[in-house]
Amino acid sequence: FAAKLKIDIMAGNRTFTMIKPDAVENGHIGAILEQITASGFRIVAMKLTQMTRRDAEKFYEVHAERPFYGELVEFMSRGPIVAAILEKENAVEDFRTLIGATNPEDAAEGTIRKKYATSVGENAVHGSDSDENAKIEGAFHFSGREMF
Ligand code: IDP
Repeated sequence: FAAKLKIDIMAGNRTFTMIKPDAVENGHIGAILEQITASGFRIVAMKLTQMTRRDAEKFYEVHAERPFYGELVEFMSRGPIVAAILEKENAVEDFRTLIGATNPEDAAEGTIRKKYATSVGENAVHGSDSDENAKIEGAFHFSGREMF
């Protein structure tokens, strides 16, 4: 019972993010991490890495049928990203609020995408859209020994 309770409490407190190649190229790593931690997220895991085309194809395979899939794979594998697992109560939803709408033109004032994204495709940051995907995406980039 205690173990189940612990899992219930833990559920929903982690999300996965990437600072995408555009934001890394444009020198925004520091500012974005500052905004994330100032908003109450704790960094559980983090690294500078680059996805291969195959990695990006796999990571975004749910979008394989979308017209922008090829462009998305090309973009996400063109340079380094910062991958991170973040912890906060209600992490997935709160992080989606912090980053703003997919298209920076629609993103609320002060959100990370409003401030740093350049287009609907090159939109500076990724944020998991569910607890289940947060787990899958975190495990895609990190081993258990890299999570703290
Ligand atoms: P999300 O990242 O806000 O959850 P999704 O619809 O899941 O948005 O799309 C995943 C990613 O695919 C977006 O973050 C963006 O990089 C890219 N993307 C989405 N829509 C378009 C588009 O219309 N053109 C080009 N790229 C797009």
